[in-house]
Amino acid sequence: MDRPSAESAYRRILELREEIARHDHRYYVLDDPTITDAEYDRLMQELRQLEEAYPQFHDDTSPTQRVGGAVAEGFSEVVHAIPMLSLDNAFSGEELEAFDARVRRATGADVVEYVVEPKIDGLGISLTYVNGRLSVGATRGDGTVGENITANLRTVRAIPLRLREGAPPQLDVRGEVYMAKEDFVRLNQARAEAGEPVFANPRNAAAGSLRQLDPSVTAKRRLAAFFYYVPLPEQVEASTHWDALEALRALGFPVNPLIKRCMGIREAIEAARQLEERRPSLPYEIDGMVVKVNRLDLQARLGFTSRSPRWAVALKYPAQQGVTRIIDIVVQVGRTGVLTPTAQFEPVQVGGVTVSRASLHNIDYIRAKDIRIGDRVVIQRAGDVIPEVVRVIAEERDGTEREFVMPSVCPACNSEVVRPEGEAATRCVNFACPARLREGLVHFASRDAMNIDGLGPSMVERLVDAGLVRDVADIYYLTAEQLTTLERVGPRSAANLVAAIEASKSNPVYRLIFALGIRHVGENMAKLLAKEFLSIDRLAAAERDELLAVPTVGPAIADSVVEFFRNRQNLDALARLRQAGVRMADEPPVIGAVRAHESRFAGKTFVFTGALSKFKRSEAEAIVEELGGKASSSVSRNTDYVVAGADAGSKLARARELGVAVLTEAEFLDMLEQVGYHLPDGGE
Ligand code: 0OX
Repeated sequence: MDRPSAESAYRRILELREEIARHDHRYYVLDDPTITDAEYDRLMQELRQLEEAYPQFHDDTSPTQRVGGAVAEGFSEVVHAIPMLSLDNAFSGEELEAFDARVRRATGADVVEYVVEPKIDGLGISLTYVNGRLSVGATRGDGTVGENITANLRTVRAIPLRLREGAPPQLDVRGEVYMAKEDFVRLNQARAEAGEPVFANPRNAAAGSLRQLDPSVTAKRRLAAFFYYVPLPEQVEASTHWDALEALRALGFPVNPLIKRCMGIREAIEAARQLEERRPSLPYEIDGMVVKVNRLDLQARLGFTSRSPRWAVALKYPAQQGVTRIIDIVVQVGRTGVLTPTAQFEPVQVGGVTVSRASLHNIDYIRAKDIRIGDRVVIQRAGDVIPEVVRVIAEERDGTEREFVMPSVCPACNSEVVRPEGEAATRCVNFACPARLREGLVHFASRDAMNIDGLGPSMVERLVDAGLVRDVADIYYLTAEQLTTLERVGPRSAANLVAAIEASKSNPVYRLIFALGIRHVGENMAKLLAKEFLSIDRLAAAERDELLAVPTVGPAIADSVVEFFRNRQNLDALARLRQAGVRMADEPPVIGAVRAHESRFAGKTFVFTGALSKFKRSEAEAIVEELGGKASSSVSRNTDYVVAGADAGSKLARARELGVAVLTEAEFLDMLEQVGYHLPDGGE
């Protein structure tokens, strides 16, 4: 394509920025995406390319800026014009009733309307928007002076960089940045795996991620946000707190959907109780509820004390802590050979759940907390689900406590363990270690990897114990007869498992790459590597530099990929996987006699609109992509063809306006025919 004029490039840049921001809002704020990841990536790539070609159109609020920029030397200070106050606490329904009595006395109101909000356990932040653009983002700090973390906050996809229609000239908003429980667990697993210290809870993980001097590190953490306060409500012309929240929602901010309006304190207490029931199933941590007077004129009458508003109170949950004794510290061996010390407790009830064990992560963690076998300890359920040791009650020691020593050999296979310089993790380096083998097989067969139904932890254990499987390749040589020799395996489940194993042979290559369990190669990285190298052979042959040239592949990943494919056992297993017929390459698609890159679809952008009769829109898009073209959801000057089905509307009109070629469905089918592509049977 010719280089577009600067003017038309700028127009397209603006169009793309707006479109991507709209999709970010749908995905990260409304949790209701309307395009596929692939379509999104395409829009992003087009924008990135245009911005690179026309650097004069750089803009801090472009969605491309969310990856994080230059590394800072420190954070500058931000003075909060309106201090960021904290909340008064209440610990019971009676204390809430006392709060309500004070509110009614001070305002003269008989019944007060309240807003009840989940209290997000994250990091309080303050954002300032000027003319609808994010200008400054800061931490709470001491409430008066915070740290300027704008560059980091820009990477949080739920935070709008630009506000939607109707933004005031200046807007100040307050909210909470948090990390979802699931993302916290995943982050800690990866950190433990890499020998890095783990975060104690999601709140610390969020805080640690935001206090990074390198915003690109923040960008890689999955952070989210909710907003709950407009300190100057006249900016959004609200007369109630509820309206202010609605205004925030309309401007594009994420506002917690569980927030409720309640008439009188009884209703508020009931709403708080219902919310507490939902606490375990929420995807994020909450540490209580916030009850706020809804009417802003009443809020103004109540005013503030020196540290908190008189119109709000936090109903805090009792801490979910308990005291117990560490009976033993046992060591578990994971798939990559990491030895994880795990405390076994005398079982204790914490927040309604029996806790009998907790990960102690690594030897540094044990030393830092001075944890010994036999110690009485305070434990808590952090992340609602994962128990942790808060501290040792050292006063109660009687001298019989024993220090934990990391074993010098692997508890599963007795071979040597190593602790690389600068790493917190101790590892078993024996590739044939049965514990590693078991974990590795479970991972290999898991849903996101090779997806072999029926090959879960218990089946894996029986197969390994029976000596039927010594590495991942052995799975593909199992017969139904062998399987029926195992306990609790009948002919039917044996046949099902064999069929599931057979079906997994034709998985796309990224699944195999992920399944192999190469250190640092998660599912997304596996997809990226598969896209880049197309086959196991090409990936195995890739030099370190070649790997490093792939965007987002860093030295740790490059090194571990190279190391993996140098290992003899791994190569041997791969050879036997190949021999068994496991797919090793994603070929560039061959359609009829036509190769994708030779077809007249190559490089052309298609937009499908209206109802098609021969296929779904997504199928038509997939065919275009198979043939080397691109499919987009919006019509622009870069669109080559708009295929209009029945009742096509605005996209067709836009195509006509821009002079883009319009095809009927029949004409599109002809075009397919001409390159030798035939719809599968039954399509007629
Ligand atoms: C929360 C939360 C925190 C507004 C004025 C004083 C406290 N963590 O979810 N703070 C507030 O309110 C501010 N609301 C919340 N929901």
